Amino acid sequence: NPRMKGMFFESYHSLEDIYHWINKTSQEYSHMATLILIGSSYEKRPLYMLKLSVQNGVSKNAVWMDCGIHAREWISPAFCLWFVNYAITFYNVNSDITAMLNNMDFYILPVMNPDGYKYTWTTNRMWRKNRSRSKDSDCVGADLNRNFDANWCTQGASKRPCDETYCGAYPESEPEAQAVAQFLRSHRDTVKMYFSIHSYSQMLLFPYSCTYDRAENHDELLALVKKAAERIRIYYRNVYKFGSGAETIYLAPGGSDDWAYKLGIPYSFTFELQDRGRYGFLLPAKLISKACSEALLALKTIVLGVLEK
Ligand code: ING
Ligand code: ZN
Repeated sequence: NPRMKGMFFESYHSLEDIYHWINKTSQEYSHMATLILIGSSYEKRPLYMLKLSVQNGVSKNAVWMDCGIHAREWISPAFCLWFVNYAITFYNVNSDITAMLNNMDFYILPVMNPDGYKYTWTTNRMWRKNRSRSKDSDCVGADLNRNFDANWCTQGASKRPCDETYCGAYPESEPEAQAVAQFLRSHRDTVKMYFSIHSYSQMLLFPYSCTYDRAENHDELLALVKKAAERIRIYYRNVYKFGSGAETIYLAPGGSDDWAYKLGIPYSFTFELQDRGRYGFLLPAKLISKACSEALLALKTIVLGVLEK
């Protein structure tokens, strides 16, 4: 029943339901979706990724997208599921997604922080960090988006384990960040674009967040996010800010997009999805559809914009 199927992507799901959906999707659509285990979390939960690839055997450049770095940002995993479903459903139906998949493989990590996500369903809806224990503190969790090796733990991150932006004991001290970094290091020849999905505040960001210095291709990245924001304004009548992280939001060292950019991935972005603060992290399920449609339009605009070059 297609109606029931549609409803699935307009709801939030428990970690167990998401794991089940990822596995089922890789089995039902094995001609274009492959399950890859890239590591495990601090509490030993699997980090499952889906590789979307058409015309098996042809090796292509790739796009990486991770969702759910921060536990309470529930719209983020919802978008990764939305995107995978859209790609599978509309390949060879919609010309944009067809062109994207004909030219690129997509690595999609729907829940990068499964321990934290689980914790937001059971115990504390507003949890942000992962659930790792530090030696010298009773406080739990490090901020995975401060744990990457990009001006690690300078201004905009905290050395104190009790803080929300605790950077961890050292770069990639957290198994979730290490698994992503390790995968990207070993696929750096093919991964040309990196997307990290967060909420909230409606922004399309690119490096750097860890310094006010401008990225080497700043103007090119700016033109891409500007076009994406313009199209969201035209099609969905909604406003997204855009620009480098440091200039648009705040100084934040150790972020994944800055690290991916420094690794050599020239098109690296962080999206902050809906809303602008009315509901914040508690975005009602009724708004999933519009939030994801906007993010999908931004993703299409940027990926196709790069492919046209
Ligand atoms: N915002 C991001 C955060 O980790 C960010 C902003 C983007 C930081 C890119 C670093 C790099 O603080 C949310 N909402 O998590
Ligand atoms: Zn976030």
